[in-house]
Amino acid sequence: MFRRNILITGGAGFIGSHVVRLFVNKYPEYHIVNLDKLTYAGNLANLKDVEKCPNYTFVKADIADLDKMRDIIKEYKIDGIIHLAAESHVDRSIKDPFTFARTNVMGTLSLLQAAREYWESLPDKYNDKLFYHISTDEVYGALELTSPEGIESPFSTAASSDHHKAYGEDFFVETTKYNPHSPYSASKAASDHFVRAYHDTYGMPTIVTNCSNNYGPYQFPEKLIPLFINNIRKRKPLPVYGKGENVRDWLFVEDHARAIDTIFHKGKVADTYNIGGFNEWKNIDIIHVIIKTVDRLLGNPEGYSDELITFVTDRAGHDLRYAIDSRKLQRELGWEPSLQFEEGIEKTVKWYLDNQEWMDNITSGNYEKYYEEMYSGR
Ligand code: NAD
Ligand code: TDX
Repeated sequence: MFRRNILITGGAGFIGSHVVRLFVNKYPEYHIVNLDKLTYAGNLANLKDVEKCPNYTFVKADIADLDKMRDIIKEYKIDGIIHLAAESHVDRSIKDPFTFARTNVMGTLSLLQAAREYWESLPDKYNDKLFYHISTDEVYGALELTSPEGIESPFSTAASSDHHKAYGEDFFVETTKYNPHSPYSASKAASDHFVRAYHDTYGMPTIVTNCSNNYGPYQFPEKLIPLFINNIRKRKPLPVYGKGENVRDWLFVEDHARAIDTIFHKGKVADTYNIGGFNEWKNIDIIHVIIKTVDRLLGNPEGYSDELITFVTDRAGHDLRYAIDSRKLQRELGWEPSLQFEEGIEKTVKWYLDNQEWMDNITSGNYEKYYEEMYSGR
């Protein structure tokens, strides 16, 4: 009945929910199977608008359960996999590295093995199959921050901010050597290596992409942007790690989902693509943009929430600068981000302020305990 059966893992999470929504709506001829364990980060409320679509199925399962992966891939005759399920928060990985190894490494390996067994059992084997693994720029380690005040960025895309700065001369390219520093990035690096090994050893068609920091609706409020928007609303302190001088390269989540769509359909097997928008920001600068936007939208006077800024102990092993060079993806597959940062951040802040029930459902109960533990003693 369906032309393709696509398994999206981690579809109840932040980025996964945007990918599921895009695929379910854009490709009614595909059956989209969303596989998610529903950890603290998974939330089916992220997908309310697509849950009744005839081409959508949700399956609750753990990617590290090999037998279950075998059953699901066979039952739904899966021919394409977009793998996003992961433990994704650096601070949690510092407290509990084993969970990261279990899900990100063993989970990815289980999924690869289950796909391999099923695809190799078919008459046409790996023909028209694809295992697409979603990874991060953090596997490359950290770049030097050679220009603390910022220089005019040599590159730009539609996503670049008006301030258009780079904080060093170097960028991560697809051939940059892996050099992960946190348990999170080490576990993602290990999973990337396993994916490439399944191509090189068994001939599985694979693609890996490494994306910069995402922002937008439905992000779990342990991550910088939604955490700070929520804390401003609740008049809670804004915990800035160290001096707030670390640099991140921000991309609107729907632009990442569009890149995933492009690469899933047009990407070259066994290849790697970096995804980013040439949009570098120092944490402290982005924090001021968030405060200004939230205060304006809440009708507070300018500068009203500046007093919430609280400098706290730095994150252990805190990577100084990430900056992605995504020109290969633009050149080879024609992907360009669509949303400029100033528009994206406005849209994002509005979304969180308009969806306070979504936020309050998450930040009640267990989350309160996590939050207290994470920030006590900082
Ligand atoms: P997220 O934490 O919001 O969502 C992760 C999802 O995976 C959740 O729905 C969770 O329930 C599910 N999951 C976790 N463990 C699982 C398991 N064992 N079995 C099945 N499901 C499980 O994460 P995100 O920010 O949406 O990131 C998605 C992917 O993109 C991750 O692989 C992450 O490494 C990568 N990535 C994220 C960013 C970013 O800025 N958020 C940037 C680049 C790459
Ligand atoms: O309370 C905070 N205070 C603070 O100063 C938090 C939560 C973060 N920070 C800093 C740390 C980082 O320099 O803000 C920056 C962004 O932090 P996070 O939102 O935790 O993201 P980061 O650590 O950069 O990792 C993110 O991007 C790459 C995602 O969480 C990863 O899943 C992705 O791979």
